[in-house]
Amino acid sequence: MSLSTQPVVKKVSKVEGIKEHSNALREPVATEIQQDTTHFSEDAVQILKFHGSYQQDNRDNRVKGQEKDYQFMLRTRNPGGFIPPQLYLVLDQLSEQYGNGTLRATTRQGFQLHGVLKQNLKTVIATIVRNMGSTLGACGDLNRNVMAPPAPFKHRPEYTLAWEYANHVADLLTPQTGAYYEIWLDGEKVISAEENPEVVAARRRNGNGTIFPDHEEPIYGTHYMPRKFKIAVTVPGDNSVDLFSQDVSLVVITDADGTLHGFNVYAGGGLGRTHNKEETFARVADPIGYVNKEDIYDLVKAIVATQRDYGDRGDRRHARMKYLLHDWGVERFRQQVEQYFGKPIQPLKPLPAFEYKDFLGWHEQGDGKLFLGLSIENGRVKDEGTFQLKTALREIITTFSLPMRVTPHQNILLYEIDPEHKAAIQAILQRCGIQPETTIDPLVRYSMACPALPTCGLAIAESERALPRFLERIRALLVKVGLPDEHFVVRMTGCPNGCARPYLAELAFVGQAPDAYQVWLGADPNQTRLAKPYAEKMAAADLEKTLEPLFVLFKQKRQAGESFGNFCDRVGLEALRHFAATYQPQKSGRKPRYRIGIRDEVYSRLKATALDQGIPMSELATKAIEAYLNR
Ligand code: SRM
Ligand code: SF4
Repeated sequence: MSLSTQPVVKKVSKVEGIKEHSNALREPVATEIQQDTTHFSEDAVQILKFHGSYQQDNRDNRVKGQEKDYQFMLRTRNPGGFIPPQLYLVLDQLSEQYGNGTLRATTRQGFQLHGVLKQNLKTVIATIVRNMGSTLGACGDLNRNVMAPPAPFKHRPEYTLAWEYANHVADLLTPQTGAYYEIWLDGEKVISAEENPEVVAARRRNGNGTIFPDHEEPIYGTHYMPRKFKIAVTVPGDNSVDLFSQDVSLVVITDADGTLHGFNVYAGGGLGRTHNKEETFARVADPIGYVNKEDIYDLVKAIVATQRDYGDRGDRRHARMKYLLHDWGVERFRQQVEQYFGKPIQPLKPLPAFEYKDFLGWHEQGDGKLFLGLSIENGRVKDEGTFQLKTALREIITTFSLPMRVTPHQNILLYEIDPEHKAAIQAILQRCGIQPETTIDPLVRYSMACPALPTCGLAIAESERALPRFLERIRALLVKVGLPDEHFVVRMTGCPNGCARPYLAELAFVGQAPDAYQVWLGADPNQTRLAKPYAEKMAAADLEKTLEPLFVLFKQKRQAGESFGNFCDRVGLEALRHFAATYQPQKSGRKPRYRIGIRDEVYSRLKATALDQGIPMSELATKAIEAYLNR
């Protein structure tokens, strides 16, 4: 196929005009932040995203005919999930003073603060920046937070290299506009670290039209990217970053003594879809090839330029780079990248299979110190009843001044821990009711849910608030069918956008209507293959009815050691549907049990108290109801 020399010019979407007239991300935010209002105009909302904030409203508080309960979500940009102790303590304090009292570890290794009012936005952003953080470019049509495996293995140079290059690539693609510092810090430029000179030179180097020389934004130009753009850097064999879901993934290639040679490059992953629009789909990244280490920045710029210049700016639903790869094919994509790159991309280096790793629990970090991975259910850092995670982290980080890495699975790793401090840290965790990873149900440990309601404006169904109950019901069902110790990767989202990467889970629930979900099956436990849609619309109440036949067939027909996702993929969804259609539910053989609904906050207190007292929730609920009825 021959390459077109010029991108096709067609009608562009409204957001392109907003970017064009923003004066490099300044307006209308700079004007509207001065106004005494509760919210921004629609145009300002689009530009605000580039500064790391989304305008939201608390959807639980919506009342017909009244103004929405406007509030803002702020997202940090911290490559490889790095959060220095000073920044964590400031985020914790800001969430108490200006947010909803919680922090949320995200699926791209950042933190989100919810519930900030417009009048406090400037204070909150300025405070983050003055304490070694940033929100610039955490959202918007540009390069998002660059991911890297969170494990701080000091004796494995490839891990250190992945961190280093995640930082450099993030710096290379950081917006250069002065807008951020002008608006939020009144022009004061806060520099937390010196930029690598190679990165600075690479940003200025105009290889074959990759930059706009003399522009305030040399790489992005006036219109930035057609859509969000996502990069991860990882090491051979480590898929903790879900590398197949990224626009670009780089894998560090070293020799046996850990000297860096170059990078394998993958491109064209992405998960966002829209229901009933077949032209939108989840896609796994394709292998593109290998480049030497000295060429990596030019290669990244060449890929960015390809998407920047040829990505679809007319239809935002078709604007991610995955559609360019799909429409062109890998060969043509590679040719276009090579044109900007100025030389051929080499064949991929052989790699071991990728595995999913969560690094929870205590580990040696390879230099005499320890690191500790803590599971955070759906990333929500909070205090609730006897479960005091927020308090525990504040106390540990204040006392021991530990850096943190947010993991791509909404957990955190604390590191640089002196072995002498292990017992004291354990004691704080125990006092605050934090369970060790070995006692967490692995269904919970390996699961993720997106925030959805009440903050996400795009949510169709509950997610973060619904998944804990779903997992308890799945565990009960597994016990019923005789698979009491089974576990697999479960992910849930409140809409098809894919924020908790559901299409790479063995079992996923994707919000389809209030209280109803699509069911996806068949990705593998290491997230290297996409799941497929099994059921279009499952009412939440039908969870057991839907899953029981699948678990029964899995028990009957699985091969030795086969995981649930691999089993579903092997037998195929048609066979699963066929079996389910004729399946007669098993009698549990136990006394009948009844289900009743209770409010979320009551449920949370019930759960915390049951945990505290070490008795099942059903027993506690029965006792409490009996006591009330017998009054
Ligand atoms: Fe996401 C939009 C939350 C990772 C695909 N995402 C949103 C918004 C901002 C809703 C909106 O546009 O109004 C959500 C805010 C909810 C809230 O109340 O906080 C939101 N996305 C999240 C987070 C917080 C989910 C989480 O559980 O942690 C993640 C923040 C990551 C970060 O720190 O940067 C998050 N979003 C993802 C991922 C996973 C990833 O990046 O690894 C995806 C799928 C991968 C991909 O991009 O293909 C993802 N989010 C989307 C999409 C669909 C994009 C598309 O290509 O169609 C949207 C909607 C959009 O952009 O139009 C979206
Ligand atoms: Fe919101 Fe949908 Fe993303 Fe969930 S998947 S956070 S509902 S956009």
